[in-house]
Amino acid sequence: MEEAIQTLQQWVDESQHIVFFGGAGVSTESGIPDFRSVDGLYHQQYSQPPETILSHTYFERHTEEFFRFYRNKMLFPDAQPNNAHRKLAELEQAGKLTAVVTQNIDGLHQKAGSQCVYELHGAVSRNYCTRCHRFYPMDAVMQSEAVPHCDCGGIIKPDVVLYEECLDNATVDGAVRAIAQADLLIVAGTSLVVYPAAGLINYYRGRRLVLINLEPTSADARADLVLHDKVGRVLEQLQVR
Ligand code: CNA
Repeated sequence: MEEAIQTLQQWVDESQHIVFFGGAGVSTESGIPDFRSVDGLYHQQYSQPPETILSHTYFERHTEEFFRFYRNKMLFPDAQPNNAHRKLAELEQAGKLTAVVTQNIDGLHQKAGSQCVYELHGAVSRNYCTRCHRFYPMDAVMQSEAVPHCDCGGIIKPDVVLYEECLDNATVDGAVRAIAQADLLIVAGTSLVVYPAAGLINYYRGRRLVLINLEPTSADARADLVLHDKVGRVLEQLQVR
């Protein structure tokens, strides 16, 4: 085992309240592209960048285009959890990990068996009518044409936090509490450029901060251990004991 992974193993062994803070890079090994890597969404060709299309204003003004992009680029119904998701679920089951805080909307942590997951940006599996608030599963959006509508005539909106929209207070509170009480924080697969989500790691008060990301991030300098590696490849090597 490589030295950095051995160190991580030792810290995991010594910790009882691990919190994992992740982003799109946690799901790239499941075949879901992230926003900012070389082959991520930002490097593909669209008339507008994803942060424009995935904004509240764009949703309001260009609803049909929003849904065309959203259906084509944000929904991956066949994606399966990878080694990172699975190991985190295992760590939680063993009583070592308190919570996963994720910026992802793909639901793969729950699919892997994780119970305590704070989804800062919502989930593609939840959709609701903006008029009568009736709930709809992902299929309702996938199988509809143009703009999905409720039986009442209202537009069905995915329960994901669009750019310009606020995060859910209860979700943020839970995430902050978990991070503040953690004795090991593992930050992985995130460029840490999307706020306020990225700022939540500042609530960490523990001794050891671990960063696992393919590219350098703004938090590398204050991390106690940095692995520029694939998060699934790193986590799969950990023993849960
Ligand atoms: P991002 O800005 O795309 O950054 C991803 C980071 O992960 C980059 O720095 C990559 O270098 C790194 N990375 C990619 N693959 C791996 C890997 N296998 N192992 C380690 N590191 C890797 O994504 P953020 O999450 O930081 O940005 C926040 C946005 C992206 C959130 O609003 C998400 O909702 C949104 N997003 C989510 C998904 C998803 O749900 N799977 C997919 C695409 C975008």
